[in-house]
Amino acid sequence: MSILITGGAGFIGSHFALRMVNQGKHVVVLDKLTYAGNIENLNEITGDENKFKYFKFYKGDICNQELVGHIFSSEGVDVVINFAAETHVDRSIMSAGTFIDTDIKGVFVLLEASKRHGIKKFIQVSTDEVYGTVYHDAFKETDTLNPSNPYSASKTGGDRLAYAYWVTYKLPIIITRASNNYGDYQHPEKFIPLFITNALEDKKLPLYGDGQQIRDWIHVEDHCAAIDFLIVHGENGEVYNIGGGNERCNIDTTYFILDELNKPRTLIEHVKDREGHDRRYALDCTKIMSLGWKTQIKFETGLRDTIKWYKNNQKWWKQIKNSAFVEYYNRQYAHRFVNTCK
Ligand code: NAD
Ligand code: TDX
Repeated sequence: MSILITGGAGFIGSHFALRMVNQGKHVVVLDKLTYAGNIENLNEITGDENKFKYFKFYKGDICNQELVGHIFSSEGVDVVINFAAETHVDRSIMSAGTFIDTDIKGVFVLLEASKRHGIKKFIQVSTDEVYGTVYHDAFKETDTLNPSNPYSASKTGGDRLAYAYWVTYKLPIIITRASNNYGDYQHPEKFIPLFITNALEDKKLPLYGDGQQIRDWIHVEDHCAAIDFLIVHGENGEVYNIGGGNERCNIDTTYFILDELNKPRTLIEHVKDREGHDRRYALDCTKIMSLGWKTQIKFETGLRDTIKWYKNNQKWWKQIKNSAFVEYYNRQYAHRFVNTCK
């Protein structure tokens, strides 16, 4: 089995790639190495290639039909896990173009190549954001999709396009919709790593609005285990929610981070809210759980370990934060700090 992991140099993809090589799988990673991709996330694999049966890295774009076609024929790909995406809601609000390209057209290119080459399984890694905000209970896989920002709308496009290739061409597709991931190697512009690293640097933590928005957190290893589980136990043409069962208000998560680091709560700055900010995400995971999957990592334990990891791996995130990140941070936050809401 040759498994193509797109976006394998990103946060979740790199964890999944390590999991697959550890199982002795023949692994091929295709990643464009955007600002979010980091070859160092794969150091555990590339540092000791002899340890693994087969690992190959291609730097490139999933929208590049020629390159994707070449990888499928020369590597004999029979399983595709599509993690590659533009993933940050705030960036999609600033500029949506690359989201449309990668999260919709990129999925199309991968689906076409998969159809031509008669692959055995295609997992489209979608997101809970496709449902939009949920005010009561939790979303089921059959609920209406109601994405509300350019990121979630383009992910919805990829999600439904994958489904269409199952219905129309019987391409063996599975769609997963996970909740918010956390863990090591997450890019420091996302909420949890941004707040941990800002606190370590004694910088302000820009909490959007009242901080009462709710996210359901899942540890990245639990998410990867669920996808691995679905390759074997999932049914083609089906959608599976993958939630952590850990709904927390952003302000409570912020307090936890500050308390763990012994930093004062005065570092919190309530700033101008995200436009169209989804208030709450929550998933009903009965479907995947009835097949026998469940999470293993308790949120507080996982978050404590994540905080320790960022404390002990400052070189990794400082390299990122000291580069193009500075310009992004100013563009994203300068006006927010001006509009601080007390
Ligand atoms: P990430 O931003 O850390 O990584 C994305 C990776 O994709 C990067 O390595 C980047 O270089 C690569 N990439 C981007 N555009 C590409 C292109 N055109 N061609 C090839 N590679 C490209 O993202 P992540 O948090 O690891 O998310 C991975 C997947 O999981 C995404 O599809 C995302 O929508 C989905 N997801 C993420 C979360 C979460 O909380 N992080 C939750 C649910 C679903
Ligand atoms: O500076 C911040 N301040 C703040 O209050 C940032 C970056 C975020 N937030 C809030 C916004 C959200 O309510 O924290 C919450 C989490 O924000 P993000 O880390 O940007 O994640 P979110 O928008 O919830 O989307 C994430 O989960 C679903 C991932 O980035 C997506 O890729 C995934 O599909």
